[in-house]
Amino acid sequence: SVSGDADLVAGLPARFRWGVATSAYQIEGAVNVDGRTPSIWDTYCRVPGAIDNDDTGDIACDHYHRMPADVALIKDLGLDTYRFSVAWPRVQPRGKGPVNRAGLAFYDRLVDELLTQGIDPWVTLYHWDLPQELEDAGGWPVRDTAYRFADYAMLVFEALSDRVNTWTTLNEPWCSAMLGYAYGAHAPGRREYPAALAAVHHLLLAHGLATSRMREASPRKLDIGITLNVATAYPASDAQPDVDAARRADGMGRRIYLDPLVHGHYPADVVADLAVESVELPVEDGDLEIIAAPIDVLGVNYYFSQKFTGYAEDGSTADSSGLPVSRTLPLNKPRTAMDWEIVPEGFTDLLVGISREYPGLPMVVTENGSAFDDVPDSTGFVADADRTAYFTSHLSAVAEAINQGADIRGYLAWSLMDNFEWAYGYAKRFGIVRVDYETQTRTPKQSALYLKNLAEQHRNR
Ligand code: PNW
Repeated sequence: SVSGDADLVAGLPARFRWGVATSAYQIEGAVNVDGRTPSIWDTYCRVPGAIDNDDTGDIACDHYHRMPADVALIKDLGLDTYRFSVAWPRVQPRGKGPVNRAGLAFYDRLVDELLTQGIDPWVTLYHWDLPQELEDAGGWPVRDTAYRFADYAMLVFEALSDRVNTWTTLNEPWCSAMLGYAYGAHAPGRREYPAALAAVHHLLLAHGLATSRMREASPRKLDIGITLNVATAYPASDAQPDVDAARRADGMGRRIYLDPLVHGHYPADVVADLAVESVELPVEDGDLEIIAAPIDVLGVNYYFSQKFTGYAEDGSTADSSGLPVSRTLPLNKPRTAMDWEIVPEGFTDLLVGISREYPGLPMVVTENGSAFDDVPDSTGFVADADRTAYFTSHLSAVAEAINQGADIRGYLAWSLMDNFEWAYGYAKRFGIVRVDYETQTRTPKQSALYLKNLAEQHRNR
């Protein structure tokens, strides 16, 4: 409703970013063009059964060839910020060594196009597309990968930092480490638990190394940070095993990243939990100081929250190896097409919690959105009332967090357009703009018009 929108925008600060996000492999296509080499995702997409329908990012939204029109779309939606990622295998095809000018030139043109249209470019340096050659050398479980990342970051930084003010080192290191190396659900599809923990540490080290080198190299003040996918872990009850299960989930999902980034040490309870499982993080002298390099902004990606119990179905609290039980239970909320429960209050609790535990850290919502089973009309228009309602409830949750004292500087919707949704291929659609993959036609959905209107009301309030 109109008064509802007015209340919503009145709850947001005067200076507040409105934007959309994408990532390179999910939209660009053109995987063999201008010297790009395969990333771990190109390889993983060829593993039979790894991706729904055996989809790949070979063509995706063909954004590489349609970039100016896509930037015009963002402009038409009246949004002020565009967060995109740079594909490492375009810029530095072997994961080390010299820059590939032709690949870098694409991002140079993209930044210029955005600035011409008055849109603020926000660069993510790594959104999961590790050059395959670095995976062949061991990938993120290998310490050297962190140093390779910092070198790559500097290549991009030297080329774009005269025009780009806002930088994110890594997108969602939890996904890279856990989905990629522990659960085998994302590239490179490994299931090696100790290696996954090494990946966690080396990703954080990579972030810290790149952050301090970018800071030192920059003559002017830039905003540098990292983006985490985080959520609220609710205990199923006040019983100790449930409280403990929620604490462990929060430890492995959120605090194992935020504590070293902000406080310069891993959480003691997480380290103790890992010791019970006979695993440890491969920390070397000086690493924690590097990881805690000051950041200017924390990017928060939020999709859903979960409830945890420490009881197995038969009531026991330990599994056959004697390790504590952790399971999720439904919160009994409506779900999106990803089967993720819709929990906007978990967003408020998360943002308020971070602002209290890590005071003085400005936050921007760098991703928030939902997939639904869109039904286009004959013109390609999607009246996505479900996705629009998701945006309303989650923006209200942000306003409520601000009301409770959280410092939140902007909101970027995931995603500008339907795209390659990783292991789900093209079957899951997160876009505020529909993509017809036969014709590559883009059609803004109702939710896009809703966000456009909201941003405009906020500007004119
Ligand atoms: C994020 N989980 O991924 C990514 O940053 C995007 O590239 C992606 O398209 C979007 O969210 C939607 O999935 C996630 O299992 C993948 O909790 C998995 C999870 C969370 C975020």
